[in-house]
Amino acid sequence: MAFLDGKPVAGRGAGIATFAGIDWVTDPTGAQIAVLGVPFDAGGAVRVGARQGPAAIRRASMASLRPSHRNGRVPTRACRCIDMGDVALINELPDVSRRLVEDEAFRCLDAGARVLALGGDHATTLPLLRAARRATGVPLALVHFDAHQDVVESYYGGAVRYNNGTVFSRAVEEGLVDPQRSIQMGMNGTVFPGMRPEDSRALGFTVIEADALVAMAPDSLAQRVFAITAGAPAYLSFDLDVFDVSVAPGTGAPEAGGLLAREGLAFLRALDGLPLVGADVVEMNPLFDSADITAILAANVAFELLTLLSAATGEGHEQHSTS
Ligand SMILES: [Mn+2]
Repeated sequence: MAFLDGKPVAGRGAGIATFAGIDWVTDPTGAQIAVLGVPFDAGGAVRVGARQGPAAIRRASMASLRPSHRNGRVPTRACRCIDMGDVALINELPDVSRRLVEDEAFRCLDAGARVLALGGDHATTLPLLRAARRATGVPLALVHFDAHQDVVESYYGGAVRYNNGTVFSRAVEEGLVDPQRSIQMGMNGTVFPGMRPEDSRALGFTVIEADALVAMAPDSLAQRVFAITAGAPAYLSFDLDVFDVSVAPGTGAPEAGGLLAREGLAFLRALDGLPLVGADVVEMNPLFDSADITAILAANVAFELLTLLSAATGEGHEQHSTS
């Protein structure tokens, strides 16, 4: 603590970085929202480095976020939010790491907290969904923003079944998500066989590709999402590569032709009232970032997710009408 004219002051952005400057607390008891860093990037084939994502998002959040959302919500005051720090995982041991992530997320959910995870590559979402499925007892409604559907069955003739491109195939296979109540949005870029919209639709997912998505008003998209998820406990997974490479260069598999920053944030804001139990922002890779462009955007995405999660706690908020 520093003093100015004898009075204690805490300069904005000063101190050890936690997400949005919230308290670092490792016991989730009594928390309504727990932020969890997942420094895992052993699920990426190219451009690894997302293990440094949580630290980059926290640092950017300290420098660029203020407490109040423009919609009037102040999530960190509406409910008790804590930053649990990073899961102490071991990238060289991916199976062990998945268990560590699942157990730590479950510990938060079991204590009654909603989870906001900072990735990490998209393979981190699988153990997070396992934890959410365990905690809720039912398959989740998945709300998924991404340039890719991540439903490839496997790579190298079945040799690789767990990475950032297969995560939602495994999630369906394990009964973690209900594809009939799930929606994937923002897909663009070139594809392998197994990555086309019809591959997701064959599993039961609704898919809205980037061109169709940007033609929709955020309110229309929200109506569609609320209709499909139909009040089921929901999990929102946000892959930063849904943004165009020009606004988010620091990701694992960037694409040209994605969303602008304003578009992605507006779609998230429109989802106010979604009954979220958890959310993640993944594929933040500071090694390929420039001037914190991606990290600042990731911090703002995470703040939108924090605001949605805080609305989902029902603390001082009206619920979105699903009619
Ligand atoms: Mn992805």
